Amino acid sequence: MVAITAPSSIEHIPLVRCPKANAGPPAVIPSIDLSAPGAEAAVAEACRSLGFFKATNHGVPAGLADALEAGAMAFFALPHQEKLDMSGPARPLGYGSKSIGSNGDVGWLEYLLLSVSSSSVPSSALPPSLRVALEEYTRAVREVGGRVMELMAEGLGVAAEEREVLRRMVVGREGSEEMVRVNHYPPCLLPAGRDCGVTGFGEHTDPQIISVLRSNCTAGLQILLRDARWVPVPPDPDSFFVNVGDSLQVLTNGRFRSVKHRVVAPEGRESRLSVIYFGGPAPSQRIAPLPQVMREGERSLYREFTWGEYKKAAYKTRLGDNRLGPYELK
Ligand code: GA4
Repeated sequence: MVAITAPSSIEHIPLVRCPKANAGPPAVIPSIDLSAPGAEAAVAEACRSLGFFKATNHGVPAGLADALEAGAMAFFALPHQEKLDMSGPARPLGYGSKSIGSNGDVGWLEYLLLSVSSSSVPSSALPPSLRVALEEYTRAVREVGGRVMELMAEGLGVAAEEREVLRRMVVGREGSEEMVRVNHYPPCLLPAGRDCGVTGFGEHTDPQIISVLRSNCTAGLQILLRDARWVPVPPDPDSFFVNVGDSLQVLTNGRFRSVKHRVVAPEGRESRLSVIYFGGPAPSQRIAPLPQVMREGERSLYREFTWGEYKKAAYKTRLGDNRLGPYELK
């Protein structure tokens, strides 16, 4: 690890090296038109094989993401202390820079992590234009998440009258835990090595049910394929990228698998800005395979837990740990 000086408010950050994505044939990230016939089957297939897909034709006006991007860039351009004063330090919610969680994970980024449950977004002293943009964006992206969860249930073969089973755990549910994370990765001008980049956000799976990501045009996101190859995900600001989270893996008894992903810091001139909506249930929600998806006689692959228990345990782990491991039944 080397401490270096960098532009913007990321002053000193230990460099963590991140091996370059595998060379070889580029991976094809499934791109699914959410409004097309057969979307439910395509969603289920992508969640089974990769735990990840790109969603197009989602109905969210481009202006909402643009406004949020502009507001977020203006926020991140402020002096470090002002950002801290406005949002408070990330513990875990608030403004963070370089460190992720509280167990020693670091990355070449700064971020805002906010709770956005139900209709209200942060009460903190964020600039009003950013707060409004976050509110409007969240309202829209939550609907995309809800629609995707319905398609997931349909693709899993859940009967029409119960297709809202996943959506209802998150969207509009009293006490559900929805969050938005805005990540800013400034360019990292120092070469980390020929075969390495600098870690922006280390490899991990998301603990929630679903995550919906949108980024600007700057690359950096990579996902881990089942054959253990890391592959880059070409950015597409007009689309959303959907991740299966650990809780959904359990709710589907392993049919859908949470995807390991990471971000490599940009090496060019442009910053990467991504916004991720995390759909989590209420703390009391029992996380166990849905009866609607289980075949007769099928046994659960996991010891059951509540979302509150899982989240508490997650915060004691390092980013790259296998958080579901302790719940797997042999
Ligand atoms: C990963 C997914 C989300 O970004 C997050 C992260 C959280 C945090 O940054 O506070 C965690 C991480 C994430 C999983 C393990 C723990 C908790 C950092 C960390 C080391 C907000 C989340 O819910 O879990």
